[in-house]
Amino acid sequence: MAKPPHVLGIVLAGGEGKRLMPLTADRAKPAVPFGGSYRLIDFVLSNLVNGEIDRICVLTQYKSHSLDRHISVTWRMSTILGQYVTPVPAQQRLGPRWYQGSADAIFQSLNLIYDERPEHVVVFGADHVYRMDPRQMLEAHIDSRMDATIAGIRVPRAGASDFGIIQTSDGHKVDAFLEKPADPPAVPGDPDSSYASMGNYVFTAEALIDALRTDAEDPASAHDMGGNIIPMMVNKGAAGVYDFADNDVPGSTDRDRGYWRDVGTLDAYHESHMDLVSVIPIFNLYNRDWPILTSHPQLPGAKFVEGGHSRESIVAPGCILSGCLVDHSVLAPGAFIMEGSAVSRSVLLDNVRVGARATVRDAILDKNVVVKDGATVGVDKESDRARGFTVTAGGITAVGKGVVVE
Ligand code: ADQ
Repeated sequence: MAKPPHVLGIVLAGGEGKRLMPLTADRAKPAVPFGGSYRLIDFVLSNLVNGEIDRICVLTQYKSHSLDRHISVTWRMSTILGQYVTPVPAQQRLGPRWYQGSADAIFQSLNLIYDERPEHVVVFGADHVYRMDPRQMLEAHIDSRMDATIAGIRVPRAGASDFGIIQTSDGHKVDAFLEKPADPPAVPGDPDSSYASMGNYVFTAEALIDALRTDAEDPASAHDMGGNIIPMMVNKGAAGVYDFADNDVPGSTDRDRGYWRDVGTLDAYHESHMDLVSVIPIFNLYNRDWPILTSHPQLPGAKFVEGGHSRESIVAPGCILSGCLVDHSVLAPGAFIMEGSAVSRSVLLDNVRVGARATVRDAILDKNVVVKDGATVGVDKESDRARGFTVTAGGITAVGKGVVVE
């Protein structure tokens, strides 16, 4: 049996996630809770670890306290097997500056690559909900003998200017790469789609080191992976594309194969939760062949008393539903919903309290929010705005951490 390639995983987790405010008011976007018990970063880390890439550095920067704590507590690996998932905060190793961009984050952490001496470096983003077997992409990268391989996915052309766009004539070599173009080119023969970069890359280690060093000396560069490093490698003719549609994860079905969501806005965040609670969701959290891993809190099971009930919902451990109805909602651990209240089409993060006879509808309530007896959230959007809550274009009300709703 051939020796498996020596690989280092780098997860870029320094993103601010401005469009998720107030959820990112004091946590980094990859630390935003998702699906009741998870945080966004658990998806990429599960993909890497399930795919046997288990030496991983997570580069953090922005409001990284809860992210660092989550990684240290949850992702403790076996040191005896040489496995690790290490949070690496910006340390100003190369002078008095924080990471300027995602490429600078890796450049400032080159010592990690020198220490590990891998043949290949897998660089993945931390912000997406998806399942992917990274070994299949790695294999395609090694076979292609390219310096870099970019994971590509077809997305609707209408929203494609948020992404790097890949152009390829043979489906393997990248001919051109445009980072977030105003007018994204269509896939030939498919005018409504563009071929987007997922922000997941595999590099041959030496080529990555060379590119980062060259980029660091360019004063005009923004030191960004998608904006600078990938275009540099494409211009050299040394970048290939790996089509995410070819990725086949154990236990996946025709329905969820190819699912990849940037939950970068509150509306997208809410919508992907509504998918989770649907009877047959597209993204299946219950696929045990490729589990999404996290640490579950030491709490007793959810309890339903006094006729409290729920339908089409995820109710995490430690919740108590007393004489209330929870409908099409996701409740993170520790929610307490009292008599006569109705919670519908909502996402409640940890330890939310909803008093008696309250109504919560089309809302996202951050950790420790308290909704007082008889109060409403999400029912009258004007009143929500007047009370300082965020109301999205899609009509979702978001209430920040610890707010008491009178
Ligand atoms: P964006 O997601 O807009 O586009 P960026 O904001 O750089 O790019 O975020 C990419 C990843 O890097 C995220 O996981 C983020 O958390 C992290 N990150 C950002 N700045 C960082 C820093 N200073 N230090 C450490 N980590 C940092 C990118 C690509 C596009 C591609 C999309 C796909 O540039 O080409 O299409 O991802 O979502």
